[in-house]
Amino acid sequence: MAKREWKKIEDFDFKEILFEEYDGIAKITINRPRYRNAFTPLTTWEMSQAFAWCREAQRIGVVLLTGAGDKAFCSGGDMHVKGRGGYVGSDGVPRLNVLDVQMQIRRLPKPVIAMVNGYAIGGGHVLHLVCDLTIASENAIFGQTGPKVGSFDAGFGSSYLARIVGQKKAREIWFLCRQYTAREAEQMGMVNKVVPLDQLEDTCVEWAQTMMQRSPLALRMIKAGLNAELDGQAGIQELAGDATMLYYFLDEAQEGGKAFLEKRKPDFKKYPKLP
Ligand code: S0N
Repeated sequence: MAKREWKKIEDFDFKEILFEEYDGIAKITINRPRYRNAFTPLTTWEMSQAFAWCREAQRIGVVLLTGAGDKAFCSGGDMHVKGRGGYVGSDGVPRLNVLDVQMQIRRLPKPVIAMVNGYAIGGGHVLHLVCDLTIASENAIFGQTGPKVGSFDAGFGSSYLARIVGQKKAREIWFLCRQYTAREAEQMGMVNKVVPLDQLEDTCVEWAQTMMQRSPLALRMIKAGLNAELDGQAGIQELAGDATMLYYFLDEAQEGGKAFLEKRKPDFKKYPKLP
């Protein structure tokens, strides 16, 4: 594996994730290898802050999401803190705030690659699913466990899964709670590429660098369009927001605002009415 110097993003003092950047790529690493990178409310709160930062940071083009070590990407919610109503943090409040992270990944106007380096199980499996692309090491294992351990994700974890692998396979994955190899996951369409573990980061970085040579606005619009097809009014809102942003770049949109401030009628006649 090529040795690259990931630089810590210093704006935060995270306890349960690592947050680094390299050459326009941000890397978020769930850093609880002792528990197969299971997430607590603090882990997901930190992930939320990191993804929010990535959205704002002009210098970041692509985000990698991974887990520390070579055993797990993420094993879902931390069972030690699973209480009534959700996962309980140090403030004693139960939360399901991984759902916010799922939405952030989906709405981030930049590609997110899941770099799956071991188990992607339960809520960890859902996290890789909602990423735009998944690159997995040969030792990666995928699966849902909910009905075995007293939970379920009937949101993206089910409906989006079914869009990817089909209804029958999605029901099999959830109803039987079996584990699938990286190759099986690739055949089901859940994984874009399987590589040896020692090539995983290189491959993710290479894919990220390739995407960063593409038009960022084109990637943003494609992501919004792919989401919109599935996300109903929320998806249309995302795509429409991007269209509004583009409209604001035009003189035609500026004319309306200028005319208001200059207390005159806007002159829209000069703008083209293209076929
Ligand atoms: C990942 C597995 C298969 C790894 O097996 P392996 O390699 O044999 O290691 P183990 O010896 O089992 O594990 C090593 C140590 O790590 C601890 N650990 C592993 N996973 C977890 C976990 N999820 N929580 C807490 N600890 C974990 C082990 O206990 C062990 O510790 P020690 O050494 O002390 O014994 C295997 O570990 C496994 O099957 N893990 C459980 C995976 C699982 O069932 N995950 C699902 C958890 N639930 C969810 O994710 C539900 C999501 C959810 O509730 C939700 C739904 C809708 C909307 C929101 C949410 C939400 O979560 O917010």
